[in-house]
Amino acid sequence: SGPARRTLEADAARRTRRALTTTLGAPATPDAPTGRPERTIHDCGNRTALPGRKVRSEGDEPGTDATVNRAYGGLGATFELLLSAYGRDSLDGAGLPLVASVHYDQDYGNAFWDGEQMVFGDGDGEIFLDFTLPVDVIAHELAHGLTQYTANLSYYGQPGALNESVSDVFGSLVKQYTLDQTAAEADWLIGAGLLAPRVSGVALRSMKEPGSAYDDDVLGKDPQPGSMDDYVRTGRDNGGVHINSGIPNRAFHLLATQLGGKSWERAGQIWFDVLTGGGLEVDANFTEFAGQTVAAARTRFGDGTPEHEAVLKAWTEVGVST
Ligand code: ASN
Ligand code: ZN
Repeated sequence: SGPARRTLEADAARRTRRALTTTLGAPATPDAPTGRPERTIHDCGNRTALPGRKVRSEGDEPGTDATVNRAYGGLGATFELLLSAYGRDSLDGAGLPLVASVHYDQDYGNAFWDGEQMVFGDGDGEIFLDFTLPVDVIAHELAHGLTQYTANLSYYGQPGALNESVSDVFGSLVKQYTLDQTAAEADWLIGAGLLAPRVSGVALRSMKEPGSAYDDDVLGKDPQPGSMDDYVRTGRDNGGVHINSGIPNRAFHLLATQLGGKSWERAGQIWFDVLTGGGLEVDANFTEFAGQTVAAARTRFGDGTPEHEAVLKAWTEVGVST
């Protein structure tokens, strides 16, 4: 096709320019934005060496492994939300290639961002299923990369819980975007479809009703609070980063549902502005983050606007002062 061909030629020309520039010893220039992701999926073959064997590159047709194809699709969906909603070219804003490894270790019951790439376990089939099943889990891990390249929130205590919450927010937004859901239509769950059938629960977390995602003999009860009244002081889990994230998660849910419509458009824009705006310190606490969201809402939408008022109300409801 014409446009695809022109783009391929542009790519080739850019590579040539780059090669020439390198030859001439001039400073390296970043690639011009292509508006397209550059994805690579690797297969660890149930071992732990990273990244493993390359099994799908950008533009390759789907193969026979559904896990690989889901990872590829989830990376694409996350790239697409960042670009179309916020004009951001990948995690670093400069077209960073997206790399993921699947089938990590045996029966591995987690997924993570290792600072450079995403890693997904298959789960043991008893408690957790394949971690590529929920698109919001894929986007959650990628959002850790986005945070790393922007606000770089530290991973302990309140800044750590904000780091976790930001990943849940953009994880949920990617799911809502792919399903074209409004705030009222969304389930506001993180990891729906990840728990094995025998587990008594619906997901890993609920942003709408933190603490309600599961209550199970093996997993125990979902420990998340939805308000500062129930803030959990603990040294475990890096000071409760996956626990107290319920509080900012619920604030975001309250804001998005109060505003209505597509959550990535206004609520998500405010959170994105705070994350990328440079005004947030790496050790920001809940109150400092909340203050930044108020300022961002005022800057983007105006003083006394519904957006500004709804942000204030959401934080007040979860007991965080602004
Ligand atoms: N899946 C977890 C997360 O992304 C891994 C971790 O504990 N960092 O939060
Ligand atoms: Zn996380």
